[in-house]
Order: sequence, then structure tokens, then C-alpha cells
Amino acid sequence: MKIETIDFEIKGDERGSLIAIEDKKDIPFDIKRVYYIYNTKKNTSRGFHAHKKLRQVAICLKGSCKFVLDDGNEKNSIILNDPSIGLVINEMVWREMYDFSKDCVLMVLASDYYDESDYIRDHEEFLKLGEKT
Ligand code: T46
Repeated sequence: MKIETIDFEIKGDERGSLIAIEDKKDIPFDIKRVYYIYNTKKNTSRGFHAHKKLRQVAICLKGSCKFVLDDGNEKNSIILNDPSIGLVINEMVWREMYDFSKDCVLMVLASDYYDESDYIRDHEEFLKLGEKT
């Protein structure tokens, strides 16, 4: 599958860098929730699910981590290590996250509130649901 990323504009000057993310302008959905993952223990993997409807953009603010995305037909991977890059994760995409650096801070902008019923945590079920859509 094609990995979709967003390049955020860096407003840099002699003092350093600043990135502003504005609702509706920089992200392809209305942001209803922001969460961040940090202090991930060594050799830990996360994710292993898809979302029925939720759309997200993941930004690695510090350090690095690897995403494997799977649309049911094809897998692809990307290393996030640049706070000016957003990884778009659309609905019905299986995600797995690996290789978190010790200092990794991964921020995620989400199109909806937390809802456990939107998660598909079984890969076989994900593939079956994907066939119907
Ligand atoms: C995703 C990847 C990139 C909440 O209470 N509220 C929240 O908004 C979230 C995201 C999680 N939680 C609770 C649910 C679990 O008890 O936090 C705990 C850890 O969540 P989870 O195991 O789902 O974390 P990851 O890293 O496997 O997945 C998360 C997101 O849940 C998911 O939507 O796409 O990051």
C-alpha cells in the first residue's frame, strides 16, 4: 500500500524551529483527540489493530519509531524520525509499531474520541471486513 505523509511547514528562525498544525488546514479531518505515546520500553511493539472509521495522523516529535501499515492487500513500512512529517493512517488500515527509541515521543491526532468498539484487533476479522467494504 502507498504510504501517505504530510510535510508540515517549518517556521524556523535563528532561535530554532516551530510547526503549527491548524484544524482543517493541515490535517485531512477535524481533530477531536490528541494522544501521545512515550517511555515505550525496549523491544516493545504496539498497535496490532485497525480502526473501522477512525482516521489519524502520527507525528514522531522526538526520537524514532517504525510503523508497518497493511491495507489487507499489501504491507509497507516507514520510519518516523522527523517532527515535520505526519503519517496519515486512514480507516481500515492495520498498523503495527516497532523499534521505539528510548526517547521516542509519538503524538497522534485523531478524527474521533476514544471508542474501543471502533477497534478491530483480530487480523483475520480485519481481512474479512475489508473484503466486504
Ligand atoms: C493507534 C495507535 C497508533 C485511552 O484510554 N484513550 C485513548 O485515546 C487511547 C489511544 C488509548 N487509551 C487506553 C486504552 C488502553 O488501555 O490506553 C491504553 C493503551 O492503548 P492501546 O493499547 O490501544 O495503544 P496502542 O499503542 O497499541 O495503539 C494506540 C491507539 O490506541 C491506536 O488507535 O492507532 O496507538
